[in-house]
Formats: sequence, C-alpha cells, structure tokens
Amino acid sequence: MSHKNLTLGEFIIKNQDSFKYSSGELSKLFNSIRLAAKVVNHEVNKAGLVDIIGAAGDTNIQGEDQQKLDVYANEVFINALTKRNIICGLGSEEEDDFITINSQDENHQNKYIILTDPLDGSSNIDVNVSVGTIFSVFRRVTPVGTPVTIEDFLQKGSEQVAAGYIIYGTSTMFVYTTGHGVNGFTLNPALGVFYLSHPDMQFPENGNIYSVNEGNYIHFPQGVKNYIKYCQEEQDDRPYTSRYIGSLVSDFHRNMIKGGIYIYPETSKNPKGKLRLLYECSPMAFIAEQAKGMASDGFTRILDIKPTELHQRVPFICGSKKMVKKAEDFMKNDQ
Ligand code: P6P
Repeated sequence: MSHKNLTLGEFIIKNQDSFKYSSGELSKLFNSIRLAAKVVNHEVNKAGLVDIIGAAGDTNIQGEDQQKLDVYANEVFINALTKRNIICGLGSEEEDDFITINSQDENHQNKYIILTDPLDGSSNIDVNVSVGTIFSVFRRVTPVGTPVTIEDFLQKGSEQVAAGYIIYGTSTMFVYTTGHGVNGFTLNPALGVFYLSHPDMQFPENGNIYSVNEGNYIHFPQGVKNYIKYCQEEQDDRPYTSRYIGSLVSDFHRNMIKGGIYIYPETSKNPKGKLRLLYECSPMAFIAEQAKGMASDGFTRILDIKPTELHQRVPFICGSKKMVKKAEDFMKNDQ
C-alpha cells in the first residue's frame, strides 16, 4: 500500500509498539490533538470571512496583543485535551500559569502533561500568512494521583516523549516525533483526514537559506552579525538566500525540507531571546534532532537546558547541522 494511503490514526496504531510507554495513551493523546487541529484549521482557513481576526483586545503574559484566533485556538486545545481523561496538566503560551486537570475518577492516573503554543505566528493571521500550533509532551515526574506541580513542567527537552506541530499553510500538515524519526501528514480537507505525505523527514546536512529578522541586526551579538555577513559573502556556495516568514513553524518547516538555518538571538528588546523554551524551542529542537538537524542557544544544546520558569525565553539557532555548527563557531569565537 502506498504510504500516501496511510492515515495518521493508522500510522499511530502501526507504530505504537515503538512508543516506550502505554500505546493506548499515546493514541488517545494524538487523537485529541488531531481533532483540535482540524477545528482550529477550519477557523484559520476562513479567518478573513468572520469577525474572528484582529486583536482580542487583551494581552497575554508575554505582553503580546492576543489575536482573537490565539484565544480561540487556546480554548480549542484546552477543551480537546482536558475532556478526554488523558493528561494531568497543561501549559500554554496563552495561560499565565499551568492548568491542573482533575480526572473524573478520584484516582487521577493520567501520566502526561502537555505544553503548547496554540497559535504561533498569530500576528500573521490578518495578512493571510501561514501560522502554526506547537506541542510538547512529557511524562509527569511527581507521583501519579496527586495534582501536578511546576516541577512536572520544568523538565529538560531531552525528557520529552513526543513533540510536534501543525502548520496551517497552503495545506494543513501535522508533523510529529515520538523519538523514532519525524513524519509529516497532510490534511485532505474534503475528508477531514490526515494522510502520511512526508515519511521520515530529515534536514539536509547543509543548506543555503538563512532565516533571521535582520531588522534587529544592530542589536545582535557580534558573533551573529559575523555569521550573517558570512552568509552574504560572495564565496563558495554563498551568498545564501534570506527567507523570513515571521512564523517559526513555517520557517522551520521550509528549512527542514530544503535545508537552512533559523536564528532568533537575544536583542535589546528581548535580552534572553524572544522564543519560549518550553513550548517553542524545546519541541522544535526535539523534532530538529530527530530529523538529523541541530538546535542550540548558540552555546548549549536546547534539549540540555534545565528550565527555571514556565514562560522562560532563550536564544534559538536551529536547522541543518553544518549551518548550526558554523553559526556556533562564530558565536564561540566572538565569546
Ligand atoms: P519577530 C511569532 O510571534 C514568533 O514567536 C515566531 O513564530 C516567529 O519566528 C517570531 O516570533 C517572529 O518574531 O520579532 O521577527 O516578529
């Protein structure tokens, strides 16, 4: 059977033995995320038609204007994940604190927590540019049957049991890993079914695309400035092409397919970097490494960073292995 006939649900069942914990729980977890993705996709695809775009008139803990779809997507994922008796806790970019989920039965046996950026790149919504959802799955570290604590969320990225993203672009794709490679599924909107379209996704070892917001150039560390100049030199396989969508999921996805590097360093406005460790950098780093790419803060592997707070920010360099190593060389030489 062609892999393109394999649905996401069939793929999960086919591969659940490779999931080192209870297979049934993973299937339940992904079924919920898949449902939420379809619901959000339905709204994102018609955002221009209904009065759901534009600022929601509120700001989140990041101090960012909450777009109505941000708020909507957050509610959809919270509902999908909390009503299926699968997880015991949830952290979201749109929620100031983590959410404790009490299961219907008093023996709260759920073992997983989820961290999510329900709609990443949402400032692009009003201009019809692709956006995405990012999710990260951990096993809880505190005793099963007790309410989750912050310690369940502040785990190193290397402890993730699964991570993935949904990209709402020219097509809607569900891309995830459970530690056994990365696979991409494309939604057939007529059927509402995700089909395996990109098996075993891998970053090319090298590439010629660099993604960075050069508007912040004067605030970048000298090592990043030197790397950008290296990308622009007329030499060897350079100059590289600059591509920056302003949506992490979209820039990451293109770089994973074509080869490239994404950089969000510290700037004057964001001295610790802009991207959040737990629900942006850590899941994307897990996916990157499973796709034979790399992800660091310029000096330390992202998956080795021990989080200290729920909405912690870190500088982020991610993509083709040879490009990330070259950028790290410039960072370390400047240090
Ligand atoms: P800037 C979106 O807000 C986001 O978190 C990422 O998706 C994106 O890559 C980045 O921030 C864009 O930030 O400062 O370049 O607009």
